[in-house]
Amino acid sequence: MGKLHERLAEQAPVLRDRIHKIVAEHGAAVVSEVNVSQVFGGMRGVKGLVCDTSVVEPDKGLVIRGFPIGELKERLPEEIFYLLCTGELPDPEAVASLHQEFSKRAEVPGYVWDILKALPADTHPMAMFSTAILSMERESVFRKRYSEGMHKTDYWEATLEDALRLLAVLPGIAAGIYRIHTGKGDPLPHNPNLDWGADYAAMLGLPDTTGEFRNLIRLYMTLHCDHEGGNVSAFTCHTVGSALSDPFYAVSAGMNGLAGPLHGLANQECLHFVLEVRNKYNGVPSDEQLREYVWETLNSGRVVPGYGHAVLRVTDPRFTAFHEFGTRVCPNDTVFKIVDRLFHITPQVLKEQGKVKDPWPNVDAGSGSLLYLFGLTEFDYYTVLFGVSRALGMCSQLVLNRLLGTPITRPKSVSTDWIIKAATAAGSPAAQSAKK
Ligand code: HAX
Repeated sequence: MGKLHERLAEQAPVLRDRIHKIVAEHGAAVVSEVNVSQVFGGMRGVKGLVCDTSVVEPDKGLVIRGFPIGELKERLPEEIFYLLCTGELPDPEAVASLHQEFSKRAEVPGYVWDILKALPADTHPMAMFSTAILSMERESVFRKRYSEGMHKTDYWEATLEDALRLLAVLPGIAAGIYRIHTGKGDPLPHNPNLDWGADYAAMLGLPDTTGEFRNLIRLYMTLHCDHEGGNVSAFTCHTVGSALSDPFYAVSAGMNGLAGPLHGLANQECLHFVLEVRNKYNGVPSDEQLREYVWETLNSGRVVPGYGHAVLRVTDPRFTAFHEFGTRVCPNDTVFKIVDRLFHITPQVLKEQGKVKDPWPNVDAGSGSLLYLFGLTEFDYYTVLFGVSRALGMCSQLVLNRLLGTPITRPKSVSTDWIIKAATAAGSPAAQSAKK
């Protein structure tokens, strides 16, 4: 399985040893406390998971293995996957080896196309994507080897084998979904001479005379690759994988979480919002009109898509990277200009309203406008692009967790009555009045 496998095999004993030592020496140390608001509030801020592939710093954004994402934006997705898995940037030989590993596994089985074509025409592309991944579960090397009695210390190798197969095939599947869903024609074949991101762009079949569309897709693949362990898709994938369900089950489950409007689906909502603005004002509105529009949105009880974040408290550096791309490639495009003006107006309005903890744009605020520019106008497809990229993070996290022997996830839930009793015992006045 190439250089990546070799490097992980070298790292495995060291990493396992490190965790054993940490638990032996510090097992009883308290790292997080949980209050009642957090229990009822989606566990926000509770530290109960380990994820070494990336961290999201509230004031810095995404940091992959110590590298702020802004420093990685010129890197190929292959390099990013190697980095996520090993904590090291690959040398050219390791990149070539990974490229080969993907290439030899890239053929999409015919039955996947049969299944996708048999789905009703109004099936959401994310449902198609998740179904396609799940349909390939029959190929899982992990499941086969587990049933043959594989040793625990070999789990990660079988997981890596499944991860490579899955990642190899995802651009082809995702591009095929685009073509089937939009009626653009049959899926296009994989080109072994192109890198993972460029191949995906080519298989979508959209014109790319300047080569900027493939640059955009590469950038897209790199920027969305991972976002630590507690977001809905990563956590879901991790939890399913922790039951030793193989990567096909786990990644498919993660994609179902990504499909939610508060998570990955937000990018389609964002472009929808921008196009509403364009249509209402017949072009780029004035700043005052835009201010009014954002206020109207808030007053009608809707969220402004693309703004706010559960963890971040600054402009998402991934938004900045897309914004820079747009400023370079299409500064005068109407849709991009609206995205740009929204960036100048919306944070101030959200601050004035005073509800959101993070008034700044997140990754989804600008990516859709760029895809739209290149003719990828079917925005219900956008979350699939996000999913292809995020599979890099999900797969690397699965491999590392099997390598470390991370146990099954099983936090303790409690009943509301239990909370009232516990909080009352702890002397909370709010809980005392709830009891009355
Ligand atoms: N517009 C209007 N109101 C917003 C808002 C926004 N963009 N973001 C948050 N709020 C509101 C919340 O609805 C909440 O209101 P209530 O108290 O009435 O329930 C209040 O502000 C506090 O929310 P928060 O603590 O700041 O935000 P959360 O951690 O609860 O939620 C979200 C984070 C990303 C879900 C949220 O900011 C949101 O809905 N944003 C718009 C949708 C979006 O852009 N999602 C993509 C996020 C990036 C991502 O994960 N991509 O996959």
